[in-house]
Amino acid sequence: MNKRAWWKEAIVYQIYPRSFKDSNGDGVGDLRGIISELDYIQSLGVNAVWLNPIFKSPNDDGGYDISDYFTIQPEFGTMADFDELLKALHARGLRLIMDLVLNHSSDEHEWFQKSRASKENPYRDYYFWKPGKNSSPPNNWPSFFGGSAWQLDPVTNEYYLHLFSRKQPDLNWENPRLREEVYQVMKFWLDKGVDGLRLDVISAISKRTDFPDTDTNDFNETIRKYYSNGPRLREFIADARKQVWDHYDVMTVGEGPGITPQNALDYLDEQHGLNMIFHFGHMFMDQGPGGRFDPIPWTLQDFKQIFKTWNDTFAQRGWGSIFLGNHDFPRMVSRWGDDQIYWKQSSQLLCTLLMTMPGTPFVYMGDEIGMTNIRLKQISESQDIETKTGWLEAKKRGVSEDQFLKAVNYAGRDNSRTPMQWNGSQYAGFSTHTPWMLVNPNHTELNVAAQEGENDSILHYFRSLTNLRKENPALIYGTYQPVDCEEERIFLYFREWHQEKFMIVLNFSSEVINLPKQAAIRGKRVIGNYPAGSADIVRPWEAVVVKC
Ligand code: ISL
Ligand code: CA
Repeated sequence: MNKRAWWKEAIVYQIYPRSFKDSNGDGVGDLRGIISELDYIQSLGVNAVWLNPIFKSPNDDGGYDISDYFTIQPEFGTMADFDELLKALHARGLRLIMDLVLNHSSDEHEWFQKSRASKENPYRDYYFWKPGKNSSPPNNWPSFFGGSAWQLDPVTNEYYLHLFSRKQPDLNWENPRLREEVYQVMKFWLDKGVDGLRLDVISAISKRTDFPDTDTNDFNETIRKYYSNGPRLREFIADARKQVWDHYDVMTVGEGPGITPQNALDYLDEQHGLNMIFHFGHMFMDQGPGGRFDPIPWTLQDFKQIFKTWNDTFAQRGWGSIFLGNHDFPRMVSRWGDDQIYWKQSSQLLCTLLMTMPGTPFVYMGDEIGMTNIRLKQISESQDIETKTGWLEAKKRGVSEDQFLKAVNYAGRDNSRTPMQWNGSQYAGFSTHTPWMLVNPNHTELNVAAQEGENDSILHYFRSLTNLRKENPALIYGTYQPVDCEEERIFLYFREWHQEKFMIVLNFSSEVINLPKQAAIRGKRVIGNYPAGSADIVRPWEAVVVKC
């Protein structure tokens, strides 16, 4: 487990290209925009960049519906721009991780166009087609975005499977020809010198081909039982590794709902598996049976338990990841911190957690300056298919717009997709044109430029943290020892490696807390978000890292 590797020592900065920086004034972020901000990215002290999908796409689901895997989305630029970006990243010692969506394609992909044309054509089995049952869909599976996961196609009068939107038909990995096509896609990008692959919804690539009805109304349980971890999953991953990944110096990180501590190790076989996975325990802890738009309260007790369980799991095999937000979830400070009074302190505390936990940290753009959720005033302001279709379904159940908006403003994906806040000017320095998505009105104060000029800003603190992690192998390879603290608002853990030991004390509350003996700050404070204070007290949302 402690064998060194670049991706274990990496700090990954996740960029949602549509919202990072617009270079040509059309309101849409693009590759040249990223190129123009490489100094900034490098200044953060990160050493890898993950780009959300940048392939040609009708953009039904933020580019997760790819119509051509070999072409750059024209709004984002050209292949020449991509080549330049990759070269420029490498010249600065930054690695590039691409986001491949291979569980499904766009319905506008040539494969699907051919597949839908007739029952006999050679592309038919690139997707899943079934006749209906008494003029209803083949089974009762719900899609992630509401409604049935099956769509009737009039051309052949059969249904096709789409776990996500109707414009994202699922690819049939049972078909060896399809798998071969998928390998060609991977090789194309790896031959260009891409360093890592994030594999979207890898947990669902092996389907239960008997397609049994789900027997539960709990959506996350349906995912675990029916959509993910299918019978041939390990075989498909092992084959991709043997045919493709083993021939390159590439890191693979698997994404997917339904990965649990019980089955995670299946994905991480050292000879045949992925290098890393994302785990979603904490990301789903505040979802009720209805999923994302059915929020329930979370507790710090559960939060700590989830990290304990996952870190114990990764201690057995493979390697973990740590993230507190991405393009699919609300902003970390609005969710786990306090985005009002203690906005700065709680953002810094969450960054401290990210940089001191085991596993490779993935930092979502904007979290290094504490960007917050946006409050939509009406559903029509949403740019997210999940929210739009979720609302159509909710309306049918008699939910009011106000009620639904509340859930959307708490949990919706628009929260994390607002344009990056570079400065206080009209469009936050993101663009010179009305952006594709609302800019958070708080950009007038909350922005990169303001924090560059402020010594104790979240941004400067973040940079110190990335340095700290890179300089201390104990924070990367060290063991994880959480302490069951008597004071339950405190998250307390140790990291230890070769006689080097760090204690991390995080006050997840807006109160001043008297530390119990076990948490007293004895030793050298190496970083903290307040000036040094008493050893026995922590202030609201205080974070301290102590070298023991
Ligand atoms: O966000 C989630 C919870 O509602 C996840 O279940 C998420 O939908 C799932 O992890 C898959 O996400 C990925 O694939 C989707 C795409 O919409 C997401 O943006 C992507 O991260 C379909 O390609
Ligand atoms: Ca643009």
